[in-house]
Amino acid sequence: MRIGMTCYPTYGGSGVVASELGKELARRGHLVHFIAYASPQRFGRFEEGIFFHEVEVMSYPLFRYPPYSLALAAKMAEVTQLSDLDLLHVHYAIPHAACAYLARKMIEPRGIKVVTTLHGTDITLVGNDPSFHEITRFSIEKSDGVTAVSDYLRRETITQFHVERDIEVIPNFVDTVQFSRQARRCEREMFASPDERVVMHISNFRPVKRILDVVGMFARVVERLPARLVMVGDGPERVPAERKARELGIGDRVRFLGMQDSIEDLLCFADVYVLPSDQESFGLSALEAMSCEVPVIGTDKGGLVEVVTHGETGYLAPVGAVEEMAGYAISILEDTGKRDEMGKKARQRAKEVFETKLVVPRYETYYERVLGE
Ligand code: GMT
Repeated sequence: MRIGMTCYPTYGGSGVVASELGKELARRGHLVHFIAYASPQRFGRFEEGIFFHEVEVMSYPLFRYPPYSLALAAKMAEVTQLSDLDLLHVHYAIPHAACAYLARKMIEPRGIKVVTTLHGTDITLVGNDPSFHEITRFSIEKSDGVTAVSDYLRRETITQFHVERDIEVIPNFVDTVQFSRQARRCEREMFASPDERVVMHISNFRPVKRILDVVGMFARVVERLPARLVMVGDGPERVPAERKARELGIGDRVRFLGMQDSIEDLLCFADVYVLPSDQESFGLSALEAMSCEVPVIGTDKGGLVEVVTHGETGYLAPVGAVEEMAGYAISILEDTGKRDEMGKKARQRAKEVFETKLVVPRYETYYERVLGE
């Protein structure tokens, strides 16, 4: 197949999913044309079967808000025709699904099939804003195929947008060879001494991630045992989190690394991964941690319950239950046997349910179905 792929290239799990999906589809013999304003993260070096088309937006004094969506729709239409695409697969509904609809209309009667993958905040936060609600609902209804990364997100979409169409659940996936304890560079000694445990968190530090809870939880952990907290990523909550760590007197135990590329080189030495989000439609970083044999402590809301098995591959607690999460973390960190056993079960679950080679064919089958309709 010849597939056009659009995503937010720079931040967030949806861009990671799109680029990993594109790369795997190319390895399976398809031609994948990325259409975005920048080369997607984790895109890596040139690979056979992958093409990149940059969307450029002209600046002009009249444009207080440069019309990126129109430039993207025009580029989608252009690439569809020039590269004779079979379908456009857009990640994150806003504005990508609406742009794809417009591109399809621009090239009538040829048209193009459009598959939209919903990732989470496009439904639960942005799409729920009154200014975006109707256009999100419209774009979902007008897509030829719609997938969601968890059953939770599928249900939320139906409830919040009253859509009547089918939504296929295809979970996120992980390359368990790349994400393993045997990473190429695993320099634990740079972060902790042998007697210290390592707690880790990775995100874009948005309010929804509740990273102050990570710091609060860790403060309780260090009251009980020697440990370090490694915070990976950046965003608006970073400064408040750094301040909180200092106020709690644990500033010297917490390392803020900022944005990092090779996440697997960090996860490979974590003892516990913490994701206390207000809501996660899936929690891709938790899955990547599981693949590296790291037990996950997360919230029992949203899609994380479909990823983490409570009591087996980690623990889930109510949103904001910092004390409870700290208790779970201590129970894992104090007992290396338990940590290892949970870590092994976490990796086993990642391999059996979420391995790239198992999940990507489900997208291929879905594409074929949409193209056949
Ligand atoms: O988490 C974010 O803020 C970024 C967002 C995105 O669109 O990149 O992540 C969402 O998509 C990921 C990939 O499908 C999911 O793993 C995340 O759970 C989801 N985030 C939320 O639902 C908050």
